[in-house]
Amino acid sequence: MTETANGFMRQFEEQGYVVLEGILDPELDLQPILDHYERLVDSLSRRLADEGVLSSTYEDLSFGPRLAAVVSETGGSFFQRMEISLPQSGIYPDTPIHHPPEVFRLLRNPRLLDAVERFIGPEIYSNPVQHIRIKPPQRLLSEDVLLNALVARTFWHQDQGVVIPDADSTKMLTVWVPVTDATRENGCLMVVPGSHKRGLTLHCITPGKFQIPDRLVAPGARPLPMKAGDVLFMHKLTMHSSLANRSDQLRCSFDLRYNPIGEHTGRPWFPGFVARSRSNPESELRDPEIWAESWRQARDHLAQVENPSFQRWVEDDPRCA
Ligand SMILES: O=C(O)CCC(=O)C(=O)O
Ligand SMILES: [Fe+2]
Repeated sequence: MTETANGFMRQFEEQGYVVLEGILDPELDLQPILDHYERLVDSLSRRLADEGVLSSTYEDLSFGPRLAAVVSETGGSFFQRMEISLPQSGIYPDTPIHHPPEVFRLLRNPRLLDAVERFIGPEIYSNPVQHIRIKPPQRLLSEDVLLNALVARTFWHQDQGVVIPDADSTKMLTVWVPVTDATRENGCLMVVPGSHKRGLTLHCITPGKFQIPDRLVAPGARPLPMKAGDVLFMHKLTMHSSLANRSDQLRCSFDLRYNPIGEHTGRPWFPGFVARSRSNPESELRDPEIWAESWRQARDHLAQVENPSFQRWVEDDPRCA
């Protein structure tokens, strides 16, 4: 490993996160993804207008304002049509999910996996805790979606707090990929350097909101502006949140997770896959359609059984009062 690489690892260990600059190519690796979602919003809005769900196709608007206009008519449920995860409750046979090959290519991007390998070794599992967040300008959003972290700001949490305790010894790595530049103005992440050394902190569930209470957020929070092409690698105990999008543009990112093959994912009802295995390359998943199908199968199964609990936190925890 080079001197710089050692510096990265030291920062990760000391601060609980590190940004590797320019490891993705915005034109080659990211633009096709943005183009895909723009086409998706175009076809969905045409379909919903046809069905009478939308009053207009909003086709004269550019991507950002168009998405905001569609969401203001349909509510936050529209975002599930673009999501790469199922929701944690209320799963039906027709719950929309969307798993395009463009995203599968990102999950298996060799430069991304080379970097992941430095943190968790060469046997790499794509953990199903994954989201796309396409956030329109906050001022265009209606009240009902302001607490939805896929659409508006994200409240303080640790990623270990969003998985069940079976995964507490899993070496789960969060990989945050801005598809557009992330700035203070458009809602970049906030992190508390060193907060991963404090262990898991209480998270509180209040109606529509999931967060570490303000009084327990470690001091020293700082914004983390990043350029498209940069990637953030974050420890599962690092406290983080995101700012509101106060710009006029969309803020788009993926948050992905990887763990060493064989360790518990924390969401056993959702499908992951072997993204890289140096010891058994044959076991790697290379077919985006099999990936998409695995999510549809998980949905069909979950729609038939009683909803499992994805939560380790309880709603009426007296410590949250
Ligand atoms: O992008 C966001 O708003 C939040 C991302 C996040 O919580 C994560 O990457 O774990
Ligand atoms: Fe997170």
